[in-house]
Amino acid sequence: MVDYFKIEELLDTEHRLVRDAVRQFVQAEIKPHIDGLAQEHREFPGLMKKLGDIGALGPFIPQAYGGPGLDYMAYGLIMQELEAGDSAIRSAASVQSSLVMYPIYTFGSEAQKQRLLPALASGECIGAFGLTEPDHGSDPASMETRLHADGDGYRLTGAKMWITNAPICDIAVVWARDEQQKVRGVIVERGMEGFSTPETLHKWSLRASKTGELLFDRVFIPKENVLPEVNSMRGPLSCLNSARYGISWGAIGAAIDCYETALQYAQEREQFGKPIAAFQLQQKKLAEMLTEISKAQLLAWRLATLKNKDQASPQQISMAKRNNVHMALTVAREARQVLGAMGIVGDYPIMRHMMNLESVITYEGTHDIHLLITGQDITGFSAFN
Ligand code: TGC
Ligand code: FAD
Repeated sequence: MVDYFKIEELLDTEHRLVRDAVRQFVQAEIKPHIDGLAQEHREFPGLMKKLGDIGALGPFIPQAYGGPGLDYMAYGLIMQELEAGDSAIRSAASVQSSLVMYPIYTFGSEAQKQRLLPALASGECIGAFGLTEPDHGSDPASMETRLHADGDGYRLTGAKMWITNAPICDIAVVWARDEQQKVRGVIVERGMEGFSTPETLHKWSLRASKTGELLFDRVFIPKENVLPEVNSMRGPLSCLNSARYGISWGAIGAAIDCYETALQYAQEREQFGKPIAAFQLQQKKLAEMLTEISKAQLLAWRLATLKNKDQASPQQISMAKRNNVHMALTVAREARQVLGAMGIVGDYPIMRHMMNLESVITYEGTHDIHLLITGQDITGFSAFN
């Protein structure tokens, strides 16, 4: 993979080993099949167990709970390599790691951690994360999903929408307000009466990933399925910090795959008697792609060093997610043009990455929302309320 500023030298041996193992996995297991699956709108068969086998689920979860206990640099590199395969593959790993395992590890009881984390780390149990609702996307604090006390637990009523892996999940970490208006996280399990997960069909993006709804019709949630250690928006928003961090790395993988494809094509394709790479306009496109990728790589590396020291602020993570996803989408759009008509067919990965990145720039906080988070941080004024 392209590494113009020798980020390689900034990694230690363990980081390189982890990165190379995931790179090999993507090369051997994902790339040969991903176009067909995306074209047919099918998820990757047995994906979660395969991701579990290579330690890509909850990389930062300690070994005592079944995780590999790696640091955040390794987590970022894993996300980068997976997204070079497809954003759907990185999405599956992000949701399981940052949005399901992270909250159970951080806010769960010892019993919840012991029961669920090892099965989530191995991919035997598939998790989903329910925050977004039909009428509340960018403003999740206005959620309408409710918990009402009932005997030795609660009744959960409401609906979550646009949920990655909803149709195939075994459990879902769901955020709802209780009767005291506190935001609580609960673990909903497949088979609980009143819980259903219809699929969202006809997507033009992330076609190798299942998206759906989580519907709760007075679902009984026993007290032992409530995350005990959090009761405010800090809960779901902390999960988003972890996932957004991973996406800031992942987007680089997609961008590199597009850039490398365009570079090779431009060197081989001849028009007017010479390779199109010899024309200045194509060189400009390629040079600018590489410049932006290199800047994003350095930003991600620096963010990882801060995150490893627990010093990465949510606002820094927002800036990195926003910048790197926008960079990747811009690279994909430019790279597609380098291929001319060939850019629109599945023989090359660019159009698929481009369509995927239209979701990535929207989920985990839209491009606008992350700009406003930076705006608030630097001016002291919130544009939200
Ligand atoms: P605000 O009033 O600012 O804060 C409410 C409380 O939350 C705390 N807080 C945070 N805590 C941790 N991390 C953060 N990033 C935090 N941001 C805020 C804050 O300190 C406060 O705590 P407390 O204890 O005082 O109550 O919040 P707000 O309601 O004004 O909203 C702010 C806003 C708009 C930035 C936020 O709600 C937001 O980020 N909106 C975007 C929604 C979003 O990103 N949704 C993502 C859904 S999940 C998803 O998309 C998964 S895709 C998965 C895949 O397939 O990869
Ligand atoms: P809206 O909030 O309605 O925004 C629409 C437009 O208005 C956007 O351009 C936005 O930037 C703009 N806007 C909103 N507020 C402001 C403002 N204050 N100022 C300026 N502009 C504003 N959610 C989950 O909880 N779990 C998941 O697993 C999950 N997976 C997803 C998978 C996919 C494929 C997709 C597409 C989405 C997923 N989401 C998930 C939902 C995602 O997080 C939301 O789509 C996202 O937060 C935006 O919400 P929205 O779509 O309702 O857009």
